Amino acid sequence: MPTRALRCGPHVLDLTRPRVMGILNVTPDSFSDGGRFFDRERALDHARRMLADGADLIDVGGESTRPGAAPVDEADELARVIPVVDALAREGALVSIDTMKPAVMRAAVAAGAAMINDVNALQVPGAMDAAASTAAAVCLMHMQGEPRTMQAAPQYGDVAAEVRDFLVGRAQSCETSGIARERIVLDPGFGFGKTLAQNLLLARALPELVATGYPVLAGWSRKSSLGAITGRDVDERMPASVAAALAAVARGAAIVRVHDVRETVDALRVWHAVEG
Ligand code: 9MG
Repeated sequence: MPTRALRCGPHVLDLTRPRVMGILNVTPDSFSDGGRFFDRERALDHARRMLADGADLIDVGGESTRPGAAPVDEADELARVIPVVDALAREGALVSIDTMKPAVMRAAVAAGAAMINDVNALQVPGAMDAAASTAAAVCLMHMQGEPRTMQAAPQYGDVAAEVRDFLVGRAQSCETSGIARERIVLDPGFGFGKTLAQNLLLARALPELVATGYPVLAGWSRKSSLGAITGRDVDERMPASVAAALAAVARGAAIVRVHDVRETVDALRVWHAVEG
């Protein structure tokens, strides 16, 4: 039986209905003037818009994890994300911090983040201890390789089984380290070291991941595999992203991570009305 509530610091996220995580990238290419000045107020306004549109939580990230993305220095990442986390948490939002770095995890939780979203599943030395020292929820994501090179030639025997076994292993390590099961979310990591065919196999096999009992988060929003299916550029992938979110929820995903909050929330409302 999947966990029906997620403990996130002082919050408890009821998972008896699907939840929407809005994506807030605070990188110079997202809210900036020609890529040079990061505009914090515009980022905060965007987060407030997503919350007004029905986002249940906001995922704040200061380091791009797109294929080919270069790593970001810890000091730069801290300077980007902490003021934003602090401002949103003070306004009562449930904030997730998207980071692989232990120091950023600790600082973000101290600033009010209630979830740690780690695309590296707490494998960086010190990350597990950092997460365990907090009361935040943790999202453990599967990735083959690292963002700079992960799409070069991803290879699996049985992609669904390998991803599931890896994630369950990481969840067990978390529990051994003192992170309660009620704080753990698993994520198959669509697009992270996976071809289109591998992503589709994973999507179809999502119920196997759900059957582990941990809540599952799915993030397909605007990703290149949706572009490969539809032939659309990244800024034209909203309908495809909404369809992908619904497909994930239909297979048991508890949380969907999306850019297009309003459209996803509407689609989920219709879904819920029909499904009962
Ligand atoms: C940061 N990030 C980008 N894509 C993601 C995904 O699919 N899942 C999670 N948890 N984080 C992601």
